[in-house]
Amino acid sequence: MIPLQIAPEVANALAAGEPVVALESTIITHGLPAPDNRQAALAIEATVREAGAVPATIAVLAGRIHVGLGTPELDRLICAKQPRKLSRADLAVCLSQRQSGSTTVAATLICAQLAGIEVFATGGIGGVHRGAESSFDISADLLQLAQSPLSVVAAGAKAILDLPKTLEILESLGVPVIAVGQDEFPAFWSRRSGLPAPLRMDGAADIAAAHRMRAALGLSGGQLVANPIPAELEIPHDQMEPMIAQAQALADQAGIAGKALTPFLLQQIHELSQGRSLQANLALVNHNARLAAQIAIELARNRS
Ligand code: PSU
Ligand code: MN
Repeated sequence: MIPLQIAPEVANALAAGEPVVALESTIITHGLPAPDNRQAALAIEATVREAGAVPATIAVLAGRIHVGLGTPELDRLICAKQPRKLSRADLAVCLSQRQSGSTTVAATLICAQLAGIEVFATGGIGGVHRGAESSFDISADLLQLAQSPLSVVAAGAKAILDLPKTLEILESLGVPVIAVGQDEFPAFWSRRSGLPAPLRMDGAADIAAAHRMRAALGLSGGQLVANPIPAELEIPHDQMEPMIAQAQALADQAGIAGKALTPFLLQQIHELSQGRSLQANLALVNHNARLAAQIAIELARNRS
């Protein structure tokens, strides 16, 4: 039996065909510094609610997948000494050993699919790391996007990654990458990446229609909805690039690789930007949560 625990509010909404938005937990424990992370987790849920959908933050606690965390459960996760970062490869072992951990985009997609959730909001997805031609470091997020039938709303991918290679892999895997309201692929803190987005759509109803059409065609996997950060909060790419290069150099010097690399780079950039990146980060996640709720509402409207 799958150890899946769906919070009553989420289960009721799903049973009634009402809009639900999945949220990941690695962003909380590994992507944002304490104590802002706790506040951010609660704020993102509040944004989903205000927009008219039910939030379902996903994590693994004592060998059970929780879809929808209460505040006590969120605190258990945040207060763990060294919370585990669970991707597709770790999920079954963690569950079978009755352990706890936060779910990455990949693991959250798997759990959300099990629960029957169709829309997921996050900040940035994992992708192909710089230097992947020698490290082979490609996030399982990309492979899972090609398998789980969810629309994932992110602010593109962070420029800590190799964005052209990330887009190439998504193309090879057949994952639609849809920029919202602009022709360029957004780069998380920056609206522009210099790279054309493969696809563009201008609103939640169109995105929901494309989601439905993909299912009707019987295509496996989901779509990446790349929602640019609001203009007033963006940090232009030329300001980010030196910090990214410095963070990557520190990681190379310290021999940081594998699972530890993304959290290390994010932490370094938070420090190097003296908190400026954090404000942008928090704002864009909420912006994504709002669009995800709107897409979930459009999908629910088609169902009724
Ligand atoms: N990118 C971000 N913020 C994050 C992450 C990625 O801008 O918090 C987290 C997400 O949980 C993502 C994971 O799924 O890192 C990817 O890690 P890896 O590259 O080890 O697959
Ligand atoms: Mn990796």
